[in-house]
Amino acid sequence: MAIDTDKVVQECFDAIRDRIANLTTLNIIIAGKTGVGKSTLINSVFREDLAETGVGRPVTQHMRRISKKNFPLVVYDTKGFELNEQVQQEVKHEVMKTIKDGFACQDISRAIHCIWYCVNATSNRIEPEEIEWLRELGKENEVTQVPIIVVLTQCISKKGCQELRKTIEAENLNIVQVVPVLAQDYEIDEDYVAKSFGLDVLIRVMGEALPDELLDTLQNLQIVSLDEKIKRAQAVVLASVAAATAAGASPIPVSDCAILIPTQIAMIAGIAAVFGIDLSKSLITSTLTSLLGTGGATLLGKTVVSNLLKLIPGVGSAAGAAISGGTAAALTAALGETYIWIMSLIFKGELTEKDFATEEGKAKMVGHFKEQLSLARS
Ligand SMILES: Nc1nc2c(ncn2[C@@H]2O[C@H](COP(=O)(O)OP(=O)(O)O)[C@@H](O)[C@H]2O)c(=O)[nH]1
Ligand SMILES: [Mg+2]
Repeated sequence: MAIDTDKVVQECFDAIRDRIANLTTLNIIIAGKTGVGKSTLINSVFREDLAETGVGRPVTQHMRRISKKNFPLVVYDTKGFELNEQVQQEVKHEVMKTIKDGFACQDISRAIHCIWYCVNATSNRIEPEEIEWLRELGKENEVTQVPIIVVLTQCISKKGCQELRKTIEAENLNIVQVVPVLAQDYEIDEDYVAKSFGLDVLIRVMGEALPDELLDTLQNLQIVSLDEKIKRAQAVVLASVAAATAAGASPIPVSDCAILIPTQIAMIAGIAAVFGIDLSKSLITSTLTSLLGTGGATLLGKTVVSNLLKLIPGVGSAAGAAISGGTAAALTAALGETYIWIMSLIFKGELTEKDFATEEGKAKMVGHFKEQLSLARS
């Protein structure tokens, strides 16, 4: 079965686009006094400066809905919290109404998925009225159960923040967690800069609080935790490995290995969506042909597969005949791990897409893939 490389690359490219376009939109309400650092937080956590460049439209008296075309995030930004108690009550009312309206839609992409309540930690204290506000919101939210995360912003003193965190936790509020962060480095004086921290924890806590349907979106959007992206991408690989194992339940003749390609395309699309990196056709071409083909017209051709199989411990002798579920799984897992490795390097800025198109880049990629295969258990 000969496979047209260009066709597979196009399918892969389309699958990535589709997967990203079909991500469920994440809806967050962000509340707290003006100047605490809400906009800075949003812009630091997510891959586009939504708070600066997004289109905001007022939806209630004290709330703006900010979104951006082709970007699966909506932020409801509240204002006026610092003014007086009446405004605080109004904000709470508007927050609850937005939550209930979203809930009533029975449509996950329109529900409110999370609330970030931001407290500026520089004074190391929280006002009693803010605790009261959170207590009341927690009560009103008992049925809807939208996760409320208290974010301590501008934590320049880690010690002071930890104390404030304990103070708030001791209030037994109906909240998920108190997370101290410094969203951006803070220059204290010429010699001393407090380093940003805590945003990765915020993403981990979000990942635990959100429903499954939002986890790909969360990882697609966030740019503060590579570990969390990798974890999610590895879950994608595991699902594809299971599918490949099932496909090989009755051994696949080596010449028919291309039946694994749709599973692998779906896997690559899943990984790309999690990383939020728009892959170019040239990168897809160079990875697929380097790893699964000889650069000729076919992918997963008989010779290529036979050569790859020799790398998997204990499989070498079976090459030329048929591959088992375990071997199909090993091939798929190695491909997935290699994609995660490529995406991680691009994410960290250590290598660019262009680097992977060079002979050196391709050799590195193939080296990594072969190493993954040799580590596989068939
Ligand atoms: N260095 C640093 N400055 C921050 C941080 N968070 C907020 N700020 C500053 O505090 C000011 C108010 O922040 P902003 O995000 O506009 O607050 P908002 O009114 O809650 O949206 C801005 O001048 C920010 O630069 C941070 O994590 N690090
Ligand atoms: Mg703001």
